[in-house]
Amino acid sequence: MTDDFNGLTIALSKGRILDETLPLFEKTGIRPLEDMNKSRKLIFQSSDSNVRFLLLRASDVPTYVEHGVADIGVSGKDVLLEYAAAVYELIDLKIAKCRLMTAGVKGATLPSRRLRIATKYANVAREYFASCGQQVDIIKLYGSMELAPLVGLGDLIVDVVDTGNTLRANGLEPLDEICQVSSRLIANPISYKRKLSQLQPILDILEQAAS
Ligand code: PRT
Ligand code: MG
Repeated sequence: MTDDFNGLTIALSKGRILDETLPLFEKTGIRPLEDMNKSRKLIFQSSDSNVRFLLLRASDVPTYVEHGVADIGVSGKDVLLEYAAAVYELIDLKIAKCRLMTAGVKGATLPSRRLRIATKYANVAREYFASCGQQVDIIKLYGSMELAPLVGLGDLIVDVVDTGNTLRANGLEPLDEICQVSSRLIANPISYKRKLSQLQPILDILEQAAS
């Protein structure tokens, strides 16, 4: 099916980012016509007939924006670091804040052999340990990283941590902070050029709202 929509397409992801992003867009006067958290739809018309939203998995937002099927999107810095998509990072929205951290079993001593790191952030983890002068083996996972070291899959994990409650509830402890994370407004470079007149007022309001 071809897509003949010519307005602005905005990529968002379900969950905590959506909950904190919608109030920001509300300030620009753009709001989805349906509750994006409740509907099963993936494309949402908005109060502005020239703007629509796509609802994606968090890790897919940069891909949709890179390919230009979404003009702009909101993505966690963790996801941007991991996937290194060719997009412009325009605004730090200062929402969905957390930290990328290493974590391990509470009180455990690490083996002297090469460490095994279980994570969905394979690139971030490899680069981080390399910057510490450590070669590691990465075990790629897609979720529930907290389980891995408990059953001997990996010595450490790399994951995003907010309160640390999930780590503690699983007998793990946060160790080193890799970087601070917040969500960013990203743009497709060609859309940014072509649709700047439509984008600029939205960017101005989001920039204001985030500061
Ligand atoms: O569901 P899917 O696999 O697609 O992705 P996801 O579950 O990671 O998505 P989502 O919506 O939960 O998170 C999307 C983005 O939110 C991440 O990419 C981060 O940029 C940001 N973010 C902010 C977080 C957290 N805070 C956070 N706490 N993402 C995940 N968490 C996890 C954390 O890993 C732990 O398992 O939430 C749990 C609770 O955290 P604690 O430390 O408060 O216990
Ligand atoms: Mg999730």
